[in-house]
Amino acid sequence: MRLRLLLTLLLAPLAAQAETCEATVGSADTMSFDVRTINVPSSCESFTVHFEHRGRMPKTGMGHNWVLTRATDVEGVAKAGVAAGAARGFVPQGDSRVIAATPLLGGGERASVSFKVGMLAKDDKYTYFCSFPGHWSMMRGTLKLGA
Ligand SMILES: [Cu+2]
Repeated sequence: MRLRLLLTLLLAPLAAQAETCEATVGSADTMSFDVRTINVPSSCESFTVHFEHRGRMPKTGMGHNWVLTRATDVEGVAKAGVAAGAARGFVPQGDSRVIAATPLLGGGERASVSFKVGMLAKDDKYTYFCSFPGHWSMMRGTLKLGA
């Protein structure tokens, strides 16, 4: 009994912190994310995004991924992603503009990606998008470093 109380006291702050250092983003068989804005607390050392493709279409026809870059790098990375091709999940390999990227998913699949919060600057703007050809201009959201 006493042990359980002690464990609860010890684990509660950890659980609360883990909750705020992650976000779940979903998509389906359309070109949109269900979450348009993600706030990353600056108190987090790393931040994890759980990305889910809740649709049914295969990744060859309606594949989605979650790619994070500076807002100004979206178009360049999206074009480099198309050039990288399907085999690389439409993400340019070894490109320093890519802060984080999940694999390309088909319907029913999920993936998580983590990145160091120290890579984000408070006065910069960040955009997450899907780099599947034709999706990046519509399928995107904003990520901000919070207080
Ligand atoms: Cu997509």
